[in-house]
Order: sequence, then structure tokens, then C-alpha cells
Amino acid sequence: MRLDWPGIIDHYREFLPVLPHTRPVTLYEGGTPLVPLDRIPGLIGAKIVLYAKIEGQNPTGSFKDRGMTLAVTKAQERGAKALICASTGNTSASAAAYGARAGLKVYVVVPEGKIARGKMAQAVMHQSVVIQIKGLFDEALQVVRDISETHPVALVNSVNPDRLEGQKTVAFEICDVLGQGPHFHFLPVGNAGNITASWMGYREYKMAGKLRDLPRMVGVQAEGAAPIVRGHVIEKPETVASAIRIGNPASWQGAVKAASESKGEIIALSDEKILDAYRMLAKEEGIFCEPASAASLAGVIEYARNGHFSSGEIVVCTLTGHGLKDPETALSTPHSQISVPPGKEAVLRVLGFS
Ligand code: AN7
Repeated sequence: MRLDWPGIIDHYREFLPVLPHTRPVTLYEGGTPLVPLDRIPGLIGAKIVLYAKIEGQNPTGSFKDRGMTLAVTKAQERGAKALICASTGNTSASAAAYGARAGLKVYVVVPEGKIARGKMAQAVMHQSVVIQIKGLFDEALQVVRDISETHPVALVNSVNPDRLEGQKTVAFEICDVLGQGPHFHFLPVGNAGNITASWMGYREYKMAGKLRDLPRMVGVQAEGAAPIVRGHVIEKPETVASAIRIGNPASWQGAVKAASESKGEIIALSDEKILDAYRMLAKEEGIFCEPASAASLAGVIEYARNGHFSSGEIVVCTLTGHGLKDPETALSTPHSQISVPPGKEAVLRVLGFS
């Protein structure tokens, strides 16, 4: 156990739907750092106080672990023997790990060829049964929803309310660290569970008297996969941010509600803007997140460009997953990799010392 952190269930027990005797299935998720981004505000011309909530530092490298610890704990408590989920990669990685931890069988259904390699490695390594469908995430989700209704397998996608309950703890942590709420909270939107859950967390903290002012929630979709912004299902979603290549989000209404109730919005940005933010985080701040995660910062940059911030405002962006999950996209970044003969001379020439 970490000295200071028992995982989200034991840390936030009073806010979660667990019984006094519930024993968490935990990998000590949560308690992720809220890292000040010191250089980026200046670079984008915004006089804001900017933080990144580094959810890639969860046990399986994404925010999904917060919801998964609770969903798997509850599934086990109810006597489940097997879990099932559809995924663009992170949910399946998390389900595979927590399922293994609980000694449950795990089935994951994913769109063939559309999962980042690191995420696939996780599902394989934890010995889940990986079923690739020749179709989209949205079709995979429909299949697992149907099966879980008629067969004894527990669904651990975010349509399972336990997932959102666990995921909301990210908002608690942000408030606990800041001692107040941020003015804005930006996050990427795919299936829309995270924005729904984060907003739920802020509202509950306010009701509990632990937060005075609610933040404005800004969700960012990729332009090629922006059903909520367009107002209709996208039949063939496309984006480099494979985690959010989703055409018919399960928590659509939750996202719309979070945006409207908080006086925020859901916006769509191009892959190019998302990749610019992805590279800026790595180069300027030393933070390596996956492409989808950078949609949140891309949103901040867009807001700065449009003059939507006031001086001194506190802005948080969730970086949902770790960059190592998607080495292909990382390596497609223009970079210098120079091959030389062995020995000091050739290296010195590259350094410009000879
Ligand atoms: C890195 O793993 O949907 O809007 O199946 O992996 O709550 O769906 C992943 C989504 C953002 C979007 N960033 O969050 C899945 C899956 C990363 C993600 C999202 C996902 P939601």
C-alpha cells in the first residue's frame, strides 16, 4: 500500500455506493498529480493559472481505473464470474487488469486494427479474451450491451453506473488539492462518461459543502468524430485520436447536461490542433500523454486564441491517458534521429563541437 493513499474507494468511501464491509478490488488508483503547466500559458498568450490532471499515472495508464475499481468491486460483490466490455483500448486495458486482480474472466470486444498497440498489449498480457470485430466501437458497445442483458457477464462499460461513480472522484481530488474549484475544466469527449462523471463529482462536492463555485465544463471532440457538436450520430467516425473515435456516445445526454448546466460547451477541434497540443505538452512541459488526451489542452489553446479567459482564472485540463500507450503516433512526430559510426568523433560532429 502507498503510505498516503489507499485507492479511491477507501479514500472517498462516504461519497461512493459501497457497504461498510465492501472490500475494494484496487490497484491503488487515483491520487494522481495536478501538475502546474508553467510554460504553456505564456506560449499561448493567456494569463491563466493552468494545471494538468495527469490521469496517465493511474495503474493501467488511464483515468478508466477510477471507474473500474468500483465497477469490478461491485460486480464481484454481486457474485459475477465474468466481465465484458467494448473499448477503444483504455477501458479494455483497465477491465483486463482489474478483472485479473479479482480473479474474474474478462472478455473485451474491440474494433479490429483500431486499438493503439500499448493498449492491446495490456489486454493480452492480463490474459483477457480479446475479440476483434470488423466494425466500429459503437457496434462493439451494442453487442456487449445486448449480451450482458441476457447472459451472466457483468458489463463494465460506463453505461454501468458504478463506473461513473468511481470516475467522479477526479473532481474531488482537484478540489482537494486546489482548495477550491477551477474556473474551467477541459476534457476530451468520446463516449462522454468522463465529462458526465466529473460534473457529477463537482456537484456532489458542492452539495457536501466542500466546494463553493462550480467550474465551467468544456468537452472537446475530434472534428471527424464529433456527434455531440454536430447534433447527430456519426456513422464513420475518424480521427488520429483513436481513443475518442466514437460516433454515438453512450453518455451523450450527460455531456450535454454538463456543458449547459455549467455554462460550458462541447466543441470540436481538428486532428492537427489536437496533435499540436500533444507535442506542445511533451516538448514544453515534459508531459507525455496520448493523442486523445491532448484534446483537452487543444481546447484551452482555442479558448485562449478566442479570448475566452479572464486574467488569473484557474484552468484544469484532464490528460486522460499515458503517451506510451500509442507509440506509433508518437514516432510519427517529426524528430531528429541520427545514425553515426561508433566512436566519439562522429558524435562530436553532430553536437557541433568539431
Ligand atoms: C485516453 O477505452 O471509450 O468521453 O473504450 O481512452 O469518458 O469516453 C476511451 C475513452 C478520453 C474519452 N481519453 O472519455 C474506451 C474509451 C482517453 C480515452 C476518452 C477515452 P469518455
